[in-house]
Amino acid sequence: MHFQWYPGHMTKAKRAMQEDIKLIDVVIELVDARIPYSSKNPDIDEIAKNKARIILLNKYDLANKEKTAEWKNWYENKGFHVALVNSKSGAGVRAVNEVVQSACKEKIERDRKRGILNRPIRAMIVGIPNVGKSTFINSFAGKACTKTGNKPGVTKGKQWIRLNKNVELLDTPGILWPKFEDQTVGLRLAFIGSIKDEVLNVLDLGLELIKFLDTYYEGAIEEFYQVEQGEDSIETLKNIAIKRGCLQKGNELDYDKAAGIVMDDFKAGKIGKFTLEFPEY
Ligand SMILES: Nc1nc2c(ncn2[C@@H]2O[C@H](COP(=O)(O)OP(=O)(O)O)[C@@H](O)[C@H]2O)c(=O)[nH]1
Ligand SMILES: [Mg+2]
Repeated sequence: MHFQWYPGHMTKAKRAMQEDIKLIDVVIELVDARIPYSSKNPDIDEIAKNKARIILLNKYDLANKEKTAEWKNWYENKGFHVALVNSKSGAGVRAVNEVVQSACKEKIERDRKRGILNRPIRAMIVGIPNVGKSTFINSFAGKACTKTGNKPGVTKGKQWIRLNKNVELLDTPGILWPKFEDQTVGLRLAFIGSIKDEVLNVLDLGLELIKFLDTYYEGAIEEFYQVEQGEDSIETLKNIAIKRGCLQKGNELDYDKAAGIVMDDFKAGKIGKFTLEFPEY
């Protein structure tokens, strides 16, 4: 499988983040609620060590509710502050303010003891491409925010968004790379559309997705397409191709087209709300 990230990009992005992170108190990391493990960058724990940490399970509107609750627990047990957000609709976004306050409690207390009052908390958004960083920043900052511009003494070119009297947000998110050495991770990223489609085989992807859903969410595919489950994923896809009239020249069934339909419906959340990996493994 091929990805759009290369070592040169990674080194550059990592260096930029290591610089930016010096300026901030809390790292707000977005992961995709459908794949909370595979969409998490492996190096961020090292880069962000000694910082307050928040994980936002974004796009939770597309994920399985019970599994999302399990993931929230799982990351909380690892010491993260966790919140569920739908950056697109804004659901859960305002509550992130309180999560920031509680994640930074120790810092606020430390400042208070030193007589520093009301120093805003500085936050930074990080996450892999397409996870929803820009959408979240727009939603979280809203229209009320003011850009504070370059401040003397702060790295040149950094823009801060004043969210309220307590929080400032670095306006450029840190772009992280996924753990793409791992094939399973790559496959899951492809399922949610995080990897450019043109480099992937849509038929293989569609078949893998049908296999996964038939195993962990039995009947979901069949109910949505109103077809019988086949002996294997190929037969199920065949049933979908027939049902949807996916034909190529000569009236042969067009499996690629059917697989494309399944992938698009899945990514759009039409088939249902699915989490593609579970905390227990
Ligand atoms: N359903 C859903 N879509 C989202 C959510 N957040 C972002 N998106 C969509 O995900 C896509 C990528 O978002 P974007 O903010 O550009 O990601 P970025 O690359 O991390 O900045 C866009 O099409 C957004 O509309 C969410 O919580 N739910
Ligand atoms: Mg963006």
